Order: sequence, then structure tokens, then C-alpha cells
Amino acid sequence: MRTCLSSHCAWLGSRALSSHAVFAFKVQRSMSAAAAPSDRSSHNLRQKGNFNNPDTLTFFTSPLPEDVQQRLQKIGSSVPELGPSSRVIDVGSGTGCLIPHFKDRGVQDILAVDLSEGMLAELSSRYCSTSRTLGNDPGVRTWCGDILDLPNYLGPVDAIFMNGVFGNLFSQRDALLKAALLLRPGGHVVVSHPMGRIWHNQLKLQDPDLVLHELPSSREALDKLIWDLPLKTVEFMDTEDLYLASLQVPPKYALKRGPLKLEGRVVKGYGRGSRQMGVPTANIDPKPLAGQLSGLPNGVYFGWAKLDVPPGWPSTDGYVHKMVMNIGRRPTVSAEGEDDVSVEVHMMHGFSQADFYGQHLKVVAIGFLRPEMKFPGGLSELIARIRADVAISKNQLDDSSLLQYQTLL
Ligand code: RBF
Ligand code: ADP
Ligand code: MG
Repeated sequence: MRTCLSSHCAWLGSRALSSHAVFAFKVQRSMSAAAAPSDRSSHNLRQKGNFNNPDTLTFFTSPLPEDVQQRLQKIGSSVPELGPSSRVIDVGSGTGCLIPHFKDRGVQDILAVDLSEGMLAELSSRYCSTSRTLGNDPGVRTWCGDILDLPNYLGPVDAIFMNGVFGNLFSQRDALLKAALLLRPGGHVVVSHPMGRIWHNQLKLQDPDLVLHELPSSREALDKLIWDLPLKTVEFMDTEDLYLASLQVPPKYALKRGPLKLEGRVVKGYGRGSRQMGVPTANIDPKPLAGQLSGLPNGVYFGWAKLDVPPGWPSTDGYVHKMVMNIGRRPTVSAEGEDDVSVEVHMMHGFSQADFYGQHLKVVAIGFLRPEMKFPGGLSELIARIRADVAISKNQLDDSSLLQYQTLL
């Protein structure tokens, strides 16, 4: 263990500092004399302060040993399909140790995200062209801040790398959720450390306030972290000097557990769907579904729906329609004490009648877009996201490969 630490002490690409980097170590200790941060912004301020420090910066601009470079190269090439037309986000880029390895793969469109403007200034001077790239032009760009605050319109991207930063994030789960929302279906998020998990854990022991988390120690631990996210673990490597986990948003957002059939009677909800959001949702009576719902993540699913229509209605109302469904407790809008789980289905069809309470509705969910979230911006932010959910679902369901699931209804 000790040998491992000391043999690599010259490597400074990690987002935390080597135990033998004496000066930086002092900086780190003094920064973290206060109690562990209890909220994201104070945690981020601490990270920023640490990595903006001029002496830390000097450290992070030193050349890397050949063996570390080789492992960074492995990390940079861990997503097989990256190439010239790919878009990549590098979270906790620091001074950009992965960028040459993306460029080796031909990747041109790279967004480096870091809390430290000092790190990004160094990265820019190395890799950003003098004629600034704008909009969707290819090039290396920088964005200073927390990945959680990165506007979603900067996606979709093909791959997101979290190299040497995963233990320093305020919430690992929230960062992976954000990554899932920024990725295209089939895209990857790579969680890595070029010095290995044990080495990283030593840093956490030295300064648990700056390095809040260990790296997930097994595939099962990682799977637990992402159980309610639209991500699946496709690679997990945990060797002495390299940690490399690759997660993928399943192509077409395919449900990890396979298609899910639900059916029941349409019941009254709180009447907010049509009134407040302009998205009516037929609520399926959740009580008889309790068994099926337990162990299922709350969140947004899409697939096909079929309504038993009363006699006299146009037959088109009873056809199979595209649907998007939310299962959950509506945390953004729910009133005090309103904590029942609802199963709400919005069908992408203009029905001939305003409502059809009491009718039987069958659905088959084939994709899972995201977990249910409490939107800090309230109703308007929720509505904007629901519109995106509807648009994404509609688009996915246009693919003829998903037609086969209609027969399950
Ligand atoms: N409510 C939330 O509080 N958070 C969500 O993330 C959320 N996502 C939804 C996604 C879709 C596609 C739909 C139809 C509803 C969603 N809702 C969510 C539930 C929403 O608050 C609910 O439909 C209205 O309150 C009407 O019951
Ligand atoms: P509630 O809170 O009672 O579910 P909503 O405002 O969500 O009220 O409206 C839901 C009702 O609107 C459904 O139960 C259904 O009868 C009707 N409805 C009309 N068009 C649709 C549609 N395209 N998808 C789902 N429900 C619809
Ligand atoms: Mg409803």
C-alpha cells in the first residue's frame, strides 16, 4: 500500500492530492480545518478553494509519469464507439490530462467541466484554440461549475468521464443521474481513477472532508448506487492501480428488468394533470398493483397503452397508443401528507371525450427515462421536463423495433 502511494506520488492528475505532496497536503489540511460541509455549495466552495490554490495548480501542471499516462490512455479508450463525430464531457477535468487521449480517438467536441477556474485556465491555454469555438462547432470548450448545474441543453452527449473526481463529488448518485440526463440513449459514463481505488481511499482517510466518498468497491455496490437510474453497469475493473467502471444508458432506454405490464381501472387523482400542466394523466388504481410496484423505481416510463372504450365511442380511441407514465409521489407539487403512490399514464392521443374514469386501461412499459425528481424551480420546471419526457418518448416509440411490444397488450 505504502509503496503504491509513494511510487506514484509524482502523479498530480488526481482531483485529490498525493499523501507525499507535502506542500499541497498542508494546503489541503488547512482548507479542511472546519467541519465537513453539510450542503453542496459549501462543499463545492471547499473544493474550488483547494484546487484554485496557486501551489496546488503548480502541482497539477507537472508532467505525468509514463505508467500513469498509459492508464489514462486506457480510460480514454474505454468507450469503444468514440470517434470524430462524438461529443464528450469531462467532469472534473482539472488541467485536462484526459484530453490528449480523447483526441487520439479523433474526438473533436469536448466540454471540460471543473469547479476550479484556475484549472480550466491552464486547460484552455493547453488545448483550446485561440479562435473561440461557439455553439455546436467542434472544439475543446470549458464550463466552470458543478456538473449538477450544467444546463441540460448542452447535451445530448455520447460519453461523460468522471476521472479522479468521483470521490470528491457531493453526491455520487446525483452526479450519475445528471450524467444519465445528459447522455444520449446508448451513451456511456465512465467512472475512473488512474491510481486505483485503494490509493483513492487513502486520500479519503487523510482528508475525509474534502474527499467525501470511497469508490464503489464492487459491481454490486455500483449497481446499488444506480438502481433507480436509467444506467446499467457494462464494465467494472478494480485492479491495484486502475479503477474503471463503465455505465451505459441502455439503447432505447430499455428497462433493465424487461417490459413491464400494468393494468387497472382509471381513477380520480388530484386533478392537476390537465389543469396545471396541460398533460392529462389517466391514473390507474394503484392498490391492486402494490405487489408489482414494490421494488420498482419511481420515475418516468414509456411504452404502449390500450383503453377499453365504452360502446359508441370511435374505435380509434380503443387503438394502441403511445404513452408516457409517471410512477411516484409527485414530490414537486404534492401537498403536506399527500404521499400516496400514483400510476399516471398520459396517452398521446386526442380522445373524443374529455374523460373516461372507471374504464379499464392496460399499459406495457418498455423504456425508463429517469427517476422521479423534486424540481427546485417548482411547477414550471416540472412542466418543461414533462414536455421533454413526452417528446423523447414519442420519438423513441417511432422506432419500428418497438412495435412488437404492442402484442403484449
Ligand atoms: N412529479 C414530480 O414531482 N416529479 C417528477 O419528476 C414528475 N415527472 C413526471 C413525468 C411525467 C411524464 C408525468 C406525466 C408526470 C410527472 N410528475 C412528476 C407527476 C406530476 O406532478 C403529476 O402528473 C401532476 O401532479 C398531476 O397529477
Ligand atoms: P386526475 O388527477 O383525476 O387524474 P387529470 O387532470 O390528470 O386528472 O386528468 C385525467 C383524466 O383526463 C383521465 O383520467 C382521462 O379520463 C382524461 N384524459 C383525456 N385525455 C387523456 C389522455 N390523452 N391521456 C390520459 N388521460 C386523458
Ligand atoms: Mg391524472
